[in-house]
Amino acid sequence: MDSSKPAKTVKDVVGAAAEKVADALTPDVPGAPGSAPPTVEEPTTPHGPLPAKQEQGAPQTRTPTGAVTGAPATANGQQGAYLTTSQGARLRDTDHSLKAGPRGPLLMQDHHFREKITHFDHERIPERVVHARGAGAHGVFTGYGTAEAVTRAGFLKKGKETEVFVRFSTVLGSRGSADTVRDTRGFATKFYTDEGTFDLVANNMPVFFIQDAIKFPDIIHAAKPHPDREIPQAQSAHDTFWDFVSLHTEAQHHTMWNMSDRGIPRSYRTMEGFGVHTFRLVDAAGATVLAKFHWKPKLGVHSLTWEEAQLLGGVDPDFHRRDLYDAIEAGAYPEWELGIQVFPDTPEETFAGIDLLDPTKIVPEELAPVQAVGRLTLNRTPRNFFAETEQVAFHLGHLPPGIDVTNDPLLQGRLFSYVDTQLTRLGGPNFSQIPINRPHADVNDMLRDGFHQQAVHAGVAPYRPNSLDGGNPFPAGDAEGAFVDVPVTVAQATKVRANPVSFDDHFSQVRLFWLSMSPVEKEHIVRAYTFELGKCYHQAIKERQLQCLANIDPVLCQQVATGLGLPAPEPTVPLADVAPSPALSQVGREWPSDGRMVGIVVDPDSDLDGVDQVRRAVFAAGMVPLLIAPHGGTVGGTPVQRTFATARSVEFDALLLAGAPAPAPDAIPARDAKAGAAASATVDPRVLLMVQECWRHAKAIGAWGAGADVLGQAGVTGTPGVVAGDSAAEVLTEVQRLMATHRVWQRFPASIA
Ligand code: HDE
Repeated sequence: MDSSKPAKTVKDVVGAAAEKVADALTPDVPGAPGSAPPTVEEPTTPHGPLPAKQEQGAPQTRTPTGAVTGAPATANGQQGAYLTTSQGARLRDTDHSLKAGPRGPLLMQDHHFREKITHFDHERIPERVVHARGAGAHGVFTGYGTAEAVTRAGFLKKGKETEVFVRFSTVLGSRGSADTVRDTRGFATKFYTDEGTFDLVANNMPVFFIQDAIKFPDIIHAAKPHPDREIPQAQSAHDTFWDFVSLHTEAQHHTMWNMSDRGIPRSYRTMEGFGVHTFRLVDAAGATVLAKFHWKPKLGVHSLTWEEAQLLGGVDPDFHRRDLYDAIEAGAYPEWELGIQVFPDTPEETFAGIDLLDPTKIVPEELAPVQAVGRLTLNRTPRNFFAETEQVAFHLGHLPPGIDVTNDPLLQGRLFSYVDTQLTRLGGPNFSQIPINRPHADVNDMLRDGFHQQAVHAGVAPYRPNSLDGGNPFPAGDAEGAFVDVPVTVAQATKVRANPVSFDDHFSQVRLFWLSMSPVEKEHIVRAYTFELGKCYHQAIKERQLQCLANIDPVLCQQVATGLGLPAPEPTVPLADVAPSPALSQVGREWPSDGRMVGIVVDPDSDLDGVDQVRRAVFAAGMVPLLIAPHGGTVGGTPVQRTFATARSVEFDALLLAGAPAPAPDAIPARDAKAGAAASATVDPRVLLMVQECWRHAKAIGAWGAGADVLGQAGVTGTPGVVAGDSAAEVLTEVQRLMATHRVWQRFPASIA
């Protein structure tokens, strides 16, 4: 860089960059890295940092003790036009270390070299012991006021807006693992309420593998890669997982949720969330109820097919985080309603015979409806992954007045674990002072010192009672919004290592889940068990799990046993007589198609006016059109986002064919036919493969003009969910109607009732 040139004012450069940002984002698809398009030449005129991308947000600029600073969010990031040391001294060269002559050894005195390398050497922190792979976003929560009758929590009051940060995650994989593996997903929300931070550390499944927190290391050790070879990564399809869950049968309910389509979500935006445990809510008068938290996605619950999930693991391992960021950038803000199921707070802590302290049980929504209490909208992506998504620290004990815990033994153990783990992961006890974790309420906690202390506390008396600091801080009462530890009677008891007897039922609700599924969902569950057990080495483990399946349902057990080539055992417990819960099924309704991806296959001979019309209509419908062409650049003046070489069907929710492209110069029909594409002299084999895969994955497909020939060559003309028409607009309307139900399952006759 030529540092002799005068620096432009930051305002000039930022203004120019902002214009470029606006230009770059207006008509196009999301995903551009950086806030302004780069120049081909290396920039040399000094100027300040470019603005963040339009859709990006950052933690509010608060002090470590919660006060608003008034500083812009950029005050937390790099400043000025010139390269400096960490102490702000400007540097002239960072490309060469200080040497005793150009061919000589490095000099110990090179403080810049040592600072740069030392800091780099320590850039990594331990990844989370579970939920290591995640993606976050900022947003806002708006209370409906409907919960005011049962809780004093201020953030649930009517119209109250509270900033939030949400982190979604998988459980088993390392930070670099694929997003689309079969696993439970984390759905952790930090509400920065005026009354103190509330963390709702939820999952996309309402039950857990274990009933007592002391078993957490056991299930996680069983599910993580084997300790000798460290394989398989981010998978439950291996012997140690099935060894544990088949012996520790309280895990069977959660295991079936993992084997269902819930284990492979289409998107974070199409997942439900569940607080799992029962909480205790307390109103302004001190009256209490028991409650379970639910997140209901605006877009409905929607999953990948297993084949898509596997392909995506290779084609786009970042599929879910990209989807989250792209949706926000495209203005299709992900939304959920927060809901509660409410139960009377009785001494038995049961509802309709279901033990509310058992985290392996649900209360069917048909018995206790989920009542909406507020709306969550995610509207900003993080500016810096490490500072925000990696350093965010959730803890179940972060509770505002109005929400309290129960004696669920899993919840009780979590109250210990979440602070403890941050001590190692974030390097000490001051993690709540990291910008993303700073509360938006006044903090006066008498906690002092420790590694990385950011606050500069005044006073001499961080103890109570004191007179030297004038008695400050003072205890609050109800009038000042103090936290309420609900006085709960603890029955006279003997100290034991034991569970209540009601925790012994491990199969009835698994059967309830199975019986609540539609035929296609049942088929998927059978295939998932057959695949996972098929990947186990030891027959004893397969036989033991088949015994568990026999105790759930004979059809399920028989079908999996057939796939494994083993006999189906008889049940060892009576099959539970349970009523299905239709709310558990994720098919059969219609949902909006915001932010869905529509692939449009074109070539220079396509009906380009029709393509342009469709592209605009797709944008206008809140979806994202991606043009797929034989080559990059533009077709008919419209930018191409994918080529036949870079596209794969799994990226798209629906496929439109505006032409029948001949094999492109980089196609090898003879080879690609081997990969599953029909051999054709007239259509590019990768286009045929795309159509066939979309068809296999039950996606809507539409074609007009020459595009209809492709349907014929792929052998899918006239099948359900395949639309051919004369006009582009007509075809799109029909395809969009089909997308509302997510998939065209009626394409395949069901093999299970
Ligand atoms: Fe967690 N869990 N967990 N968990 N959990 C962690 O905390 C733990 C459980 C959940 O995006 C850890 O900060 C124990 C249930 C989510 O940062 C750790 C037990 C549910 C996240 C921990 C459970 C969850 C975590 C690892 C059994 C659903 C990711 C890093 C008693 C309701 C949060 C960290 C994020 C993370 C412990 C069971 C959800 C080790 C001991 C049940 C979403 O503290």
